Amino acid sequence: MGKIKKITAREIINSTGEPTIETRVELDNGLFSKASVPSGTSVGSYEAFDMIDFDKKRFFGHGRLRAIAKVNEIISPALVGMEAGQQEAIDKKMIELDGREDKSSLGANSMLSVSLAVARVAALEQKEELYFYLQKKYNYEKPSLPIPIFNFFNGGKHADTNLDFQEFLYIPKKKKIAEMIRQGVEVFKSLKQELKAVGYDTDVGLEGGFAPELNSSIEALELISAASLRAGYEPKLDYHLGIDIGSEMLYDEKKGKYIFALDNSYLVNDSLISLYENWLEKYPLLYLEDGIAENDWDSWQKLTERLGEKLLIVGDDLFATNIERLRLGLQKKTANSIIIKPNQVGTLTETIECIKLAQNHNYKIIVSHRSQETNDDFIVDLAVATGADYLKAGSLSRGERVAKYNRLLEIGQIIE
Ligand code: 2PG
Ligand code: MG
Repeated sequence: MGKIKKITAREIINSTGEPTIETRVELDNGLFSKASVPSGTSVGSYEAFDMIDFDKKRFFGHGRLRAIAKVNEIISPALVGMEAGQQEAIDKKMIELDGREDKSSLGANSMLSVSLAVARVAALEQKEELYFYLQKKYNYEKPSLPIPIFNFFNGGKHADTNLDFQEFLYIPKKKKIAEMIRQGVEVFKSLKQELKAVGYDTDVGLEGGFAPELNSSIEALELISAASLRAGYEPKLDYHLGIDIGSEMLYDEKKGKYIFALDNSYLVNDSLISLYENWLEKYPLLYLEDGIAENDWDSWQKLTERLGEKLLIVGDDLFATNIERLRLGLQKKTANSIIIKPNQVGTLTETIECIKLAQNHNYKIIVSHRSQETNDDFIVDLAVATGADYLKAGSLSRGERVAKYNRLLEIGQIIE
């Protein structure tokens, strides 16, 4: 077994032109692997700390030299000599070195880049595909393919549009991966035609979905439905719809109201849940993410009670891939599905622990990208290895988004 010889980090640029960190782990047998990490734009308050520089002279304060120095000067010397297969021990060591709950002394970005690169080089050493290595390591029976969730309209903080809700999602019915992706592409292309036909803008937002100015939120659902029919795919039979409300960003804590500027509505919690219920009657909705703000457990409970039988009630900012937040949620019978983003927590080991706890309670698992991505496709292998139900990786445009779907296609060709 090769031992870690050297770990080096460097600055690279992510899909929005912001710096991020890429780390290379080298073993004493000459093998090496790299991993890079994404960042969020709508970041929940319970996420682990993404360390930036605050040096206004570089990248307007968003450089990652501090995080890089943590890898090169603190993490690397501490891990030299350990075997790449000792993932838990390596992650534990970094957690101890950091010593803070939010990982603000080393940075979750520094730690995650090391954690993921270690897993990759360990898989390489075993001459195994990453998903296969992870599946065996974490005792999953067999690899299995998630359903991709495509993001066709980008709103909220993810685009310059009047759309309040962050993501309007298209979820194909389960079939072969190549067919689900083909369906997504055909509907995405049809949607472009729909938009052109009514004179709407067809430029895309951060996650590759369209971002025109619309007349109402539900117009986005109508347009996707029309595009799907135009491409020959029927509601419920062939697809469902979803929304990531990103409600934290729309919540006015002082007023205790959600402000939906486009729809001219100011909603309190009960009326918000009724609104969701109403949409559920009209549209083939299956998925509702962050429908309620992250600290309002009571309303999350009500939402789950009222709609949990019919909808995936998905917690993203609510849980932040944090096992303690998930435990709270389980106690309070809140949500029935969880978004998993490794960079919300900062190590692979903690990510897996969170997935396992959620699965033990029959929560659906949605492994997700971030709005500011790199071309790293680790999350795809993670989803396949852990039998995640869904993979949310943006639209079918922009290189950093299709990198994930192309990896999914590749794995599909091997195991399907
Ligand atoms: C989300 C994510 C990814 P961000 O809210 O689910 O789509 O967005 O990375 O900006 O938090
Ligand atoms: Mg979200």
